[in-house]
Amino acid sequence: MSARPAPLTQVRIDDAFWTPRIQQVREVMLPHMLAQFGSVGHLEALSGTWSRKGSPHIFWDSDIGKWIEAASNVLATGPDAALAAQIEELVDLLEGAQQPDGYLNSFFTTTAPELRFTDLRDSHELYCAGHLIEGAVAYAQATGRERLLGIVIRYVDLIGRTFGPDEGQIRGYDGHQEIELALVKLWRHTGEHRFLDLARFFVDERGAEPSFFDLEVAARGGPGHFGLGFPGTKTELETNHEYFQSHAPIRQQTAVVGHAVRAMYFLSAVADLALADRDESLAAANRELWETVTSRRMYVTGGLGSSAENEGFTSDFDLPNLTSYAETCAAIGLVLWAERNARLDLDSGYFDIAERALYNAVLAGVSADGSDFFYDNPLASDGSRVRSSWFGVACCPPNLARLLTSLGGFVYSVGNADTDGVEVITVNLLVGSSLRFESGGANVELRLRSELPWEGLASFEVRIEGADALEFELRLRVPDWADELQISAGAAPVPFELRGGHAIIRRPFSDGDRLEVHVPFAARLERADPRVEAAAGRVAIVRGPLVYAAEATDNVHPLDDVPVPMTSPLEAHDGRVHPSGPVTILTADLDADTTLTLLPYFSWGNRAPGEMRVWLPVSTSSSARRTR
Ligand code: FUB
Ligand code: ZN
Repeated sequence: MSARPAPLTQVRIDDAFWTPRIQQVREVMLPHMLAQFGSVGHLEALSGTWSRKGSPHIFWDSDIGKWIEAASNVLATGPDAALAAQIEELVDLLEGAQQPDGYLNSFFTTTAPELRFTDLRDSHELYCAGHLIEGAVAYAQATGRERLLGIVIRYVDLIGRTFGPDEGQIRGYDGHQEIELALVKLWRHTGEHRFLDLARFFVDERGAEPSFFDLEVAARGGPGHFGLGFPGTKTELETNHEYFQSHAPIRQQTAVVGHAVRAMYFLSAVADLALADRDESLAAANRELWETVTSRRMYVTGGLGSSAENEGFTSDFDLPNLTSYAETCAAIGLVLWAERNARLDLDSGYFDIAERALYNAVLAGVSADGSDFFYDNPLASDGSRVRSSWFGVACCPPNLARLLTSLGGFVYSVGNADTDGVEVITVNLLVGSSLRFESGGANVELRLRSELPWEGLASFEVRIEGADALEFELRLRVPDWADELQISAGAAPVPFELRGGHAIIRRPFSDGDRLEVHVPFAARLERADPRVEAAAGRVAIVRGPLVYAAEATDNVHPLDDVPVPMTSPLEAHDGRVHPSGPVTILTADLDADTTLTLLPYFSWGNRAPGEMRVWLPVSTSSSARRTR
């Protein structure tokens, strides 16, 4: 079966937990970012009227691309004239900034046109192009408007003429992966194979000897022009091929190393290509890298990256808490990679991790009111960590906006069975929503209601127009946190087959059919691998998809003096008032007068600044224990 994310035009999210967060993107985040683009200088750089001191930031165009993608995702769910007009204004600017040969990059055009394509390692040139491509594809898919698509295709054609294995072409790739996965999207949208070929070239070429980045340095006769795009050149990183995942060809890589966001975007493209080309050698390398990174280098929250120095990975089991980097973008990248892997291997385990990252490391990246952001997401704080409304390097806020508004494409993937072409709907996440699809001349709407993340209850209702009944296959992910999975219709249990961690129901459905899904869960204590020093003698509390944290506001502190009692139960209290909406809190009695109170990790840092801990010491050693 080949599956693809459900088109956003066919999905509506209608969920007590997620809908307010997605509305917040439309009402708070997108206007806030657009205002920043005006005041910080993005728009001035694009319009060619740059008159400020210094130069525009080297990857501002990527923020614009992500913003267009997020706004387009909003448009995919319904018309919004004001938002559409704002996108069109950005498209006008991009059109005006495009050079006669197709080149499009506000930094180079404004500041150093003669240096274009001379410092791929550091300049983020193709990274910016990638985000513009993703924005253009999302806009075309949401609205059918293709002006931006035409602009980026002209640019991609220039890139395709410039880069490649032939005489006179640059046999290289970008220091920050992104264009690879974007080109795959462009190929899927247009059906034009040259885009897939270019993506394959960039992926296969990375890590080949002699090293392109070394040759580039030699040709320049000196260090990079841009110092990784950051103030203060990190010279030692610039020569470290692992930082760029260019130390070896992908099929020879055995560990995920270096800068975490680059790695995630790269591997997302690797999974895309493995799927598009049915390339088993690529799929095998991809699988091994997934296995090693998720079992050795990932935080319990789904965060990735242990060090601020390289914004990335260090060594196996090195997962410090106070200094964890866990950049919001890296967790987003993990979700992107997992989604592709789930379609590649048809295995539910990928979404167990995507869900963990989404509800925890990703969601903590934005404040309850949608206006402040964490760039890095530590697992412990001494009280000094607070969110900011913007950053000099503002990759995370627009990344959050595009991910949250594309949730529908993660909830469902759609495809057809190889054997008989029957429609196959995979439900990866139990998020309240509806999916519309057409099959055999009938219009079908699948309505999903869900009590997640607070309770393990959901239901499906099938609406069919144009046929009395229709056969299709429903593949429902069985979450790793579920104690069991029951599906019933009224009082009658519904039989299902278990395959790849999915409950599979294939049968004729009729209009009005209903299925109830019960996936009960309890709060439980998780221990880290014993080799994780920072979590030794500690537990994390997890309930369903949510990781919990203790904050000083609710507890006696210092928090390291508050051990989790192994003998008294953790009680769940539903609907407690919190700035991030009603939440289920967990409590345990420490003694007659003191209670340990835990909140979902995503909600931390929304009240008075104070200490926070995910990994808590235990009072006695004991094995994991479950309560409600
Ligand atoms: O370099 C572009 C983006 O800025 C990276 O993905 C983030 O880690 C931040 O460095
Ligand atoms: Zn970021």
